[in-house]
Amino acid sequence: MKPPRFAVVGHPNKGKSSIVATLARDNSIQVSPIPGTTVTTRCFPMQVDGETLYELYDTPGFQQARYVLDWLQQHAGSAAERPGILRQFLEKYRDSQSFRDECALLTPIVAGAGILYVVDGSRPYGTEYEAEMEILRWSGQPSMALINSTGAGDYSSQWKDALSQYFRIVRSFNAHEAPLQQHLDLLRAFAELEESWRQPLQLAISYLQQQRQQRLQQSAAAITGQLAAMLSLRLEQVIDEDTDETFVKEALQLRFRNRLHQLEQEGRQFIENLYEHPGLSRHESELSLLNDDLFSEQVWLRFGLTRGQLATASAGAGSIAGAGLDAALGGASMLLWTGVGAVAGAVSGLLLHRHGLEITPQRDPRGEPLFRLGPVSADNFGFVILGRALTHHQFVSHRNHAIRDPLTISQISQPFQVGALSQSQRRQLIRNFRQLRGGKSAKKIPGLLLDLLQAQEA
Ligand SMILES: Nc1nc2c(ncn2[C@@H]2O[C@H](COP(=O)(O)OP(=O)(O)OP(=O)(O)O)[C@@H](O)[C@H]2O)c(=O)[nH]1
Ligand SMILES: [Mg+2]
Repeated sequence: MKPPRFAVVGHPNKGKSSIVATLARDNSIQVSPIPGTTVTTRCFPMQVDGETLYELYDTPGFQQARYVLDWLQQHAGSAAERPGILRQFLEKYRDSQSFRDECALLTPIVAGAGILYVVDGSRPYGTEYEAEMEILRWSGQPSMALINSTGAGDYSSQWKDALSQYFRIVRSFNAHEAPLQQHLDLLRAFAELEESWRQPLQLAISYLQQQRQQRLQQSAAAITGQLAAMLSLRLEQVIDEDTDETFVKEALQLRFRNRLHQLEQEGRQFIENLYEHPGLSRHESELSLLNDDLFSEQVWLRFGLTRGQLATASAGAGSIAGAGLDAALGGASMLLWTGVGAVAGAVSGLLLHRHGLEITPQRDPRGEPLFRLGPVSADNFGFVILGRALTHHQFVSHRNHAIRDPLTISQISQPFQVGALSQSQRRQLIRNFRQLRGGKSAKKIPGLLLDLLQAQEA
């Protein structure tokens, strides 16, 4: 069975290609503020696990709709003749340069594609669109109008009044912001319009829903893995009599910090690949919090729990060695604790050191002396990692493929804050963080994380 096909058509520069990019999840489609960017019709399949669920045609915009409609009107008698006349028009002009764009955009429609007519609701309605809509009506194909928005204005109610005279279904659909639920709603609406599309589109909807669930589960597993690796990280450096202690300690701290950074970056890349945003650029000043050093005080205050929250949750999680003090001091103040426990004369001024990391002299199994660093002992560290990972996941999982700018924080109004967790969630997390820190598995974490990721869907 052939998958349902949809031609995305409209005036130039109204977001047609952007809508194709979002609905086909394709970052490669050319999108630009310059009108006339798309010059040929191209088919983009929406695939899940190699199976094409539906196909979208990106098309050039109408250029001479008025002239085309005049030609059609001159040649048609009754309404019954109109689809045939449209076909004749294409046959006559297909190989000529006149009406090149109209021929390109009408070709998939005449071949059976459904119509998605895209307008820009941030610009006023005008009568020049009426010829376009009339031509599309002549095709007799199932159709829907989408009100996209490329700017700040809002003329959508004008547009609705006009569009609903030509299209049975009129939807607001923002190429940049429409969440998955709206993508699925479009497919549902099309399934109602055309009997032969019902089954494949219902199947497409259930595939996409299943895929989303799987992705959330994979994300929960990946973030659990990242937490385990970061919370249990311990590095050692063998030393000898000639060792310059300060130098070795600094090098060990640097190595430790780089490794944590690397683990966090790997976690992010996994999520970006999972949601089909490989190589996503995310170097934006607004995102600085997410890019800031894991051990900056600002980051701990932003992503971790407050002193009070941590104290209550930690008390409920059961005490372990050192945790009582950690909990009492809490959040950013835990740096004081390190001051207390730190090795005398240890490097000063390094953030790592101030944030709960002691470099301890140890011996390896053969009795050779070494320095050991990690794991980070503060309970809040797990929350900081988690808060950052969930915020990043929220950005990436909600990012539509029409967006070409680097990741920005404004896309999502509320970055994830661990302060929003319930008391029992915090307690369970602390218990599980401690298990991970000790190199044990924490079976509850993937389930807990899945709940949090599912809450981000709403
Ligand atoms: N903010 C915002 N900008 C959008 C949205 N959709 C499209 N744009 C911008 O509008 C401009 C035109 O988008 P395209 O998708 O290239 O429009 P088009 O209709 O395919 O244009 P042509 O191929 O030239 O006919 C680009 O700069 C897009 O980034 C949207 O939902 N929000
Ligand atoms: Mg285009």
